[in-house]
Amino acid sequence: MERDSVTPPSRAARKLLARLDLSRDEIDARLALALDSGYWKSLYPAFSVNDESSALPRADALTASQYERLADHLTRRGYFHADSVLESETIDAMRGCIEAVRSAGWPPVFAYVYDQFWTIWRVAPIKQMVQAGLGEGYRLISHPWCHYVNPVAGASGWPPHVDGNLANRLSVWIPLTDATLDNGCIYVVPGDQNFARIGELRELKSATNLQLRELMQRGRALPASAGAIMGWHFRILHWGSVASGGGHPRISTVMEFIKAEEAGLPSEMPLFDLDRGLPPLLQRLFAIGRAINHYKRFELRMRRYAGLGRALMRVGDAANRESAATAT
Ligand SMILES: O=C(O)CCC(=O)C(=O)O
Repeated sequence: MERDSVTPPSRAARKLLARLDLSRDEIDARLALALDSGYWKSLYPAFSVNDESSALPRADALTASQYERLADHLTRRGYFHADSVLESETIDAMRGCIEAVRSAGWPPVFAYVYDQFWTIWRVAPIKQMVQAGLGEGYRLISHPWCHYVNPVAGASGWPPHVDGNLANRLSVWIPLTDATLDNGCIYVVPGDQNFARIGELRELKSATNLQLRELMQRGRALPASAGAIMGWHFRILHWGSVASGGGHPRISTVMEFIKAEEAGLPSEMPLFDLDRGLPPLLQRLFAIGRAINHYKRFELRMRRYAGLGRALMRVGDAANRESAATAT
């Protein structure tokens, strides 16, 4: 997880933001709720927490010709986009879950306490595409996120970045509402010309006028309907664009994957093979807490929850160590 940061907020903005931080009491109260699976079940009864019998969402495997086309695109251009893959029932329920979590005052990524936000990554078309990119035996990097772009002019997804200057990793992004040119759809700069060049670009502290224009011209908008799946290798430059206002929020969720033989960075651990079981609640909370602290550089409003995120990492870390010990 080596995402570029955006321009840091000014000292005045930081002071202002600090006033919004959750207080110690609020953190303690939220921590107690977060650890209570009964609380989550009552918040969104349609979804379960650590119930391995919960059904795998239905999704047809890609046909051979779809798969060939998408896998070829991923190999040549560094990203893929498959529309109409997930069923609307699944997508509606996931979106409903994010709305319920937000209405209760949690950042949307807390939807990852629920099994269904993990089992979704097991469905056939996602497996096919992650295998196309990374081969058999890939594992999931527990870097979950839920994006929520309000339908107001100037709201935006994440600014241009690469997910890491690292090989053998893939991000998969699922729109839970239609992502349009007006509400902040994803843009990518396809990588077929030269991955290394994009990697280098990431290191640049500034770009020449020519480099900037070249990049802008190479950008490709990827409007996508709810239930599509999209993915890109880590070194592909991409971003969530700026909304022009009106319509519906752009809601999406994302996860990262790593090739079987690749050792994860410490910041990527633990890795999971979802076919062998779902992470327990404490490990989900660890992943959520870490993501809040990592991605607050992209979403300033997450700074409010940074203390809660750290508290979740502390309690979740014991579960990580326990599962590492039983795996050896
Ligand atoms: O949804 C967005 O705005 C950005 C998504 C993205 O860049 C990511 O998850 O890496």
